[in-house]
Amino acid sequence: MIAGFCALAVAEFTAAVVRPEAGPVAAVGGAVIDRAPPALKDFAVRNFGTNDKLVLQLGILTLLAVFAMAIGVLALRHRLLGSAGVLVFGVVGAVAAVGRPEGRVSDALPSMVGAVVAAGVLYLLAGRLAPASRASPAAGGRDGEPDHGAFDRRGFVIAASAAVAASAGAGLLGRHLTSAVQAGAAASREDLVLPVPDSVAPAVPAGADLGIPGLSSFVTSNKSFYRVDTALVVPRLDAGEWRLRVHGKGVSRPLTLTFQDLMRREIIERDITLACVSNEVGGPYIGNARWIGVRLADVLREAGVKPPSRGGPADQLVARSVDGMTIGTPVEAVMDGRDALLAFGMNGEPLPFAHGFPVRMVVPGLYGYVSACKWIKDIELTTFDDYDAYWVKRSWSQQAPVKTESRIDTPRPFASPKAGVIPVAGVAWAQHRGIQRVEVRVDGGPWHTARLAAEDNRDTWRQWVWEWPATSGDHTLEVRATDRTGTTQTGHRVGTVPDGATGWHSVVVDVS
Ligand SMILES: Nc1nc2c(c(=O)[nH]1)N[C@H]1C(S)=C(S)[C@@H](COP(=O)(O)O)O[C@H]1N2
Ligand SMILES: [Mo]
Repeated sequence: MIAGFCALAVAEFTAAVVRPEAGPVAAVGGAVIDRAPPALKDFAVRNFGTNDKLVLQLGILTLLAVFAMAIGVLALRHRLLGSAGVLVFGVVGAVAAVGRPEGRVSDALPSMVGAVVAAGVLYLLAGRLAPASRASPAAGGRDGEPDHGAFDRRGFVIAASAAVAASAGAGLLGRHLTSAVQAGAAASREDLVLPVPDSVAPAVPAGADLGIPGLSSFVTSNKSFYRVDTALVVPRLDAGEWRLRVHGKGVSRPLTLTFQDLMRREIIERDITLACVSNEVGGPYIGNARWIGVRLADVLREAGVKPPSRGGPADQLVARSVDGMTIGTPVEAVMDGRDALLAFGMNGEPLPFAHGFPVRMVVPGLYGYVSACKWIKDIELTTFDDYDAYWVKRSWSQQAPVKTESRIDTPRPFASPKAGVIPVAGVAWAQHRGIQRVEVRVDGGPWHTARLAAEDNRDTWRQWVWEWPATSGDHTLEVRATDRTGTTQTGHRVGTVPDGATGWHSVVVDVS
């Protein structure tokens, strides 16, 4: 266990010098995420929510501890074999790191350096633990029995303490180094003054937020905005060093844009509700923010891109992030006049690091995994026939417009309100189509039309409320929405894979 601790500490220290993402736990965790079957990913999201990454890392640490003990037992019999076992783990970490989508050969260093140091530490410590009987037969037990207590206890304790102290020191130093390296990124975010948009978002209508207790607020604060991504280490980029390349099929003028280039363009501000395809019916992975950025269509036009409807050869735009995520979006959707953004502002501040600083995509009407690339660095024009993006390779659909959905926020499931008039309230969304009607029913009875909050725009969700004359007893509430194309949310229940869950959200309450 001590040698294992040394391995991790030294590896994290080395990763601080190489790059944080190359640390063994992040690398192995990332590799597991890349290879996890959709059912496992779904299970993790359902049971651990946004803590799924923490659970994964704790799982890796637990497994490491078990293997460390097994290797320790081996080392007591065969010192060299034990050390070799440690090296095998180093190789696993190194292969995982180099094999990540944006992995480089140097990413092998943290795991290898950690393993080499730990192999040496284990060899030394195991030596101290060798029964003294073997070192000097004279010290054996009285009846020729080896005396297991007679190892070099003092020498072991000294060596072990020294190893732990040195590793802890290296680990702490690594932390410091990482934050020093990332200070530039943090400063570039703090120093960023958001420009005044050339086209501001209209004020949110007064009646868009019904202000009902328990109902999600119309604007989701950055702090409470859901986060879904595969990054175990949040990329921290320096806006000054950021570049965006635009290239590929039908790009007659390839571009490389800096952050300053973006700021000099026409800047727009829009309210857009972002939703995750992994959101179960009634789930929390949806939020609404005010974004500031440039029109992605403007950038594409400048690069000479034409949408397929005007004869362009590319129907898919593949956005690539610094951490190797790839996200494929229909070129037609981005260029059809909707406010698809390269966004750098979120609710009045620069994008938080976890939400993609310095620049991410946001496209109204499409689930995040086919539109909302965070930490974006590259846009390649291609076709859906030629390329499958990250989640498409993992059995999700190539194309995924947001489905018309609604959610009951209050009363909460299994609440026990008093009989009388109870406000049943929630949100409904059908981004880029808009919400026309929301209905609620009790115990499978007739549908009642809910009162809709004022509409901000058709790219945002909409609050609703229905005053329920509740009688005592157990009741089931259900909700369904109808979008502005006249399509009513289906009651047919399907899961999130491959292109988003459907069904009516229902809540059971016990009215007293
Ligand atoms: N680089 C990167 N961008 C990404 C992802 C990711 O894993 N990596 N996840 C996508 C998914 S599935 C969703 S739903 C949205 C979530 O954005 P948020 O975390 O800002 O809410 O980001 C998208 N952009
Ligand atoms: Mo998502």
